[in-house]
Amino acid sequence: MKSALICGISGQDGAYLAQLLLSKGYRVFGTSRDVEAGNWAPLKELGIYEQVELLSLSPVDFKSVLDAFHKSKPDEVYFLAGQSSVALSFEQPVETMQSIVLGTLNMLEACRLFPGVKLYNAGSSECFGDTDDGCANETTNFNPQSPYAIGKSSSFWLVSNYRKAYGIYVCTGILFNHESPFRPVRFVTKKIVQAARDIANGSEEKLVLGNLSIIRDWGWAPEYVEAMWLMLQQAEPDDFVIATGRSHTLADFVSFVFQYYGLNWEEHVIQDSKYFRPIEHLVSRSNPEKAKSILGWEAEKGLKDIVALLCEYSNNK
Ligand code: GDR
Repeated sequence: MKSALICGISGQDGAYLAQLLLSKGYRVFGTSRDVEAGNWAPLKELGIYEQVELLSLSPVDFKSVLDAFHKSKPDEVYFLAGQSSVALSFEQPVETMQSIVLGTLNMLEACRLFPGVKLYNAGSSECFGDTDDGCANETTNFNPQSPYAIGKSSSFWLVSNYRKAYGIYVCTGILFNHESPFRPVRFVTKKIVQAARDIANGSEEKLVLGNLSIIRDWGWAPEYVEAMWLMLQQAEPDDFVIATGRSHTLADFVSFVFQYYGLNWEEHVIQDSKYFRPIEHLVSRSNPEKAKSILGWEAEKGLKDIVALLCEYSNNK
């Protein structure tokens, strides 16, 4: 039986990944900063809370990283525990940089002490910044526009450096936006779906958003964790862009959600600069061809499918 250590199991990706690995027969260990205070709602909702073994781990504390490696004796480690909000990274740049950069470094150093362990690093399309000139792939230069993106760019280069210097099997998945009902309301898709549902149910609130003209490539999170796993099953470690290859404006996303509820979004949505970020990352477009040709992975769900799934879930809450 293979053992996997998922650092950051309480988040959206951690929960879906745990479900996937359990279905493949792995023994799954999962970490959170403080197991006593963790949010286990996603694991409980997926019906797998009792099947995973939980450990406390702070990614910035090398002792706790080593303890988790010793206890789980992992074949595969998935590092998903860095601070994940771009907006919050402008408010908490130090915590963001530490959890992402120092966290990655601690994982890499631990891998050097546990030969044979394979490591997945959660990268981000935010590293590319605006992709005005085309679609970003694995050879596109980085142009990070936030503390979060700068941290993710550093972690990407650390991974690349350790792979070459020490021959560790480590991959960065450069994932574009990927959504699910387990997103907290801090992220825009959850905020929109919740407000539209409440308005459809009679609430007179207005939905106040930031820049509606930003362009993103939104995919379905449960599909993306499959790509993470596939990256660790190859003959050689490598980095991959994971995305749908199709981008839309935020206004499109909003209009699809309100359409689902039979509403005209323009009557209910206000754009307010208070939700703009100090630097707006405007355009995000992807070319996920490498994942298709090498991993055999391709996103199935498009934006309208995702909107329908998110709204359906929200109605049953
Ligand atoms: P993002 O996700 O920053 O792309 O990072 P988020 O959902 O927060 O924002 C998407 C875009 O919507 C714009 N926006 C708003 N965003 C939020 N949160 N709230 C608002 O009210 C609002 N109005 C407009 C934002 O400016 C942004 O352009 C996500 C995270 O999952 C990262 O961890 C991941 O690395 C990247 O996707 C790829």
